[in-house]
Amino acid sequence: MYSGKNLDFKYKYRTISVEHLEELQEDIDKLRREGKLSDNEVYRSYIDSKKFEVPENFPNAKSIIILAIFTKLGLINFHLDSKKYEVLIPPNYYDDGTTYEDFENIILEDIIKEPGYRAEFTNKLHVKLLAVRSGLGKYGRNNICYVDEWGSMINLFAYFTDFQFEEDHWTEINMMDQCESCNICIKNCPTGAIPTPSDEDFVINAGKCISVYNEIQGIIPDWIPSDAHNALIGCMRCQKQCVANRKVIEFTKNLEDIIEEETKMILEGQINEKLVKSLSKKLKMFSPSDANRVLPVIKRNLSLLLSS
Ligand code: B12
Ligand code: SF4
Ligand code: SF4
Repeated sequence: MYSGKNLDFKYKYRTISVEHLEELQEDIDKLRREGKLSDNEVYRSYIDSKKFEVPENFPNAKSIIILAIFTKLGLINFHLDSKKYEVLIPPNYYDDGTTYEDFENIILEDIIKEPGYRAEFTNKLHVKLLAVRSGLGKYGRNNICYVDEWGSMINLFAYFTDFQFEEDHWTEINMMDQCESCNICIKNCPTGAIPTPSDEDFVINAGKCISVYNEIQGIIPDWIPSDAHNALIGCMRCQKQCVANRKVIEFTKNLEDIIEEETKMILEGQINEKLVKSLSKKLKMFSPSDANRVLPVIKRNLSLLLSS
């Protein structure tokens, strides 16, 4: 049994043999050849750096382990002008306390269970595709991966290992049954990024997805409607009303309130050491050394949210 310190999280996993790496790469290459991947530069910089191949420093890797970690929707109150504004922080943007070390220990002690094997985290793979191809999850129409019980309230991680699992869970690419007669995410997406069932495409237009712009510094394009902003970072519109999230969306993680003085300082860009320390602790979104990169993003997004 895993004996690490942090046991306060739930995980599910599946494994795939490295023998499937070529097929996985072909899944992506086919979409690229067919012109189904947006040419948005930021999106391309994320996906073009990924490749399904055995890492150079781990040539004897035999399997990939895909972990889904249940992560609650974050909620935080910003106080301003004697009012309280409740703001969403989607599961993938705040630190839920889990570490790569925890995951590695889980893999070695709970999943592999035999001594002498390696487990190496990788960020070079398209993890939703891995999760779906391993049967761990299914795609929703919004192109997000859903896992039974937890819906899309998950973070996904992939590890290479030199352990050969007996079972291979290779599966067809599946969409959730609930999506067959549903278009809630399509209707709720404020920018029309999700194709309709009648479209031939299934892949979202990532160049239209709010997250591609509001996760990083820069100007938010003015074709994004001002009332589209709905989270401190990223976007929850295609997940919040999703029927597959109906139960799980109620489980929330309440982060510590941002007091009026701090909200004003963020909005006015008056950043000092004390504020950085306090915000990094409360928001759980960055370490103090990352504040110069993250606080301008929070300032811009919060201004948009409060003015919409
Ligand atoms: C690039 C990226 C983005 C881009 C592009 C998103 C996208 N849909 O590709 C942007 C910045 C827009 C983004 C936004 C978000 N992201 Co993001 N993102 C990534 C990243 C780095 C790579 C994703 C990728 O490979 N995209 C390439 C496309 C081609 O892959 P795909 O979506 O799996 O495409 C498949 C489908 O189209 C399917 N398909 C094709 N045809 C058909 C037909 C049918 C019928 C079916 C069923 C399927 C199907 O097959 C394709 C592959 O072959 C991953 C991390 C990682 N290492 O993988 C995180 C990741 C996918 N993101 C994540 C999250 C949480 C988000 C947001 C929800 C964040 C937010 N709240 O704002 C949004 C969701 C937007 C959305 N609707 O997809 C999580 C997803 C967790 C989950 N539950 O799925 C990940 C896995 C990060 C993590 N480690 O947890 N993201
Ligand atoms: S809102 Fe409906 S169509 Fe969209 S992912 Fe959820 S169940 Fe599927
Ligand atoms: S994350 Fe927001 S903008 Fe992106 S597809 Fe979903 S609803 Fe649309």
